Amino acid sequence: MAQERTFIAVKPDGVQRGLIGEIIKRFEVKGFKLVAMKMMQASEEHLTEHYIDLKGKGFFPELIKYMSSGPVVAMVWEGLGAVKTGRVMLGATNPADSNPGTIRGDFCIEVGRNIIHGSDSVESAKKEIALWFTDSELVSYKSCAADWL
Ligand code: IDP
Ligand code: MG
Repeated sequence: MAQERTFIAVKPDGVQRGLIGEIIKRFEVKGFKLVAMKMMQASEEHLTEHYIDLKGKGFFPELIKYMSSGPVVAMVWEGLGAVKTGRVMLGATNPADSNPGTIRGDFCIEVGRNIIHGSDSVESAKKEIALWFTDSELVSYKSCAADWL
């Protein structure tokens, strides 16, 4: 496993349902390092770019409407295998298939309201981080816990 960065976003339903803190907590206590975070109202254009690979899907218009229905909290988390482990922590895309103990498995029910996004590969993480953050928003610092993880 290598040091990686993954893009994680609390979706509008996660924000509205008061799950920002719970989601941050899970990545924080796991041992990943927060390197960027901001709350924002994403535009339809921005979200279309973010989900460009899904543009042909029937649920695409609904997805863009959902994701632009309120603010999201965008974050970058760093650590060994952060992309793959982040996906495991999220659980399956459809909460009906997400194991208990995962974020989706514990806090949501419907695929169209699945509260959190996480990059699915190192390559898409790089693209997503570049889409959501400028270089200067990615903060460089050493965590005091780094040697203990
Ligand atoms: P992921 O978020 O687990 O990577 P993707 O297949 O990339 O899953 O889909 C992106 C998002 O699109 C999902 O998280 C979910 O919000 C939404 N989505 C996926 N499949 C469906 C569907 O069948 N109906 C409605 N929304 C869907
Ligand atoms: Mg995806």
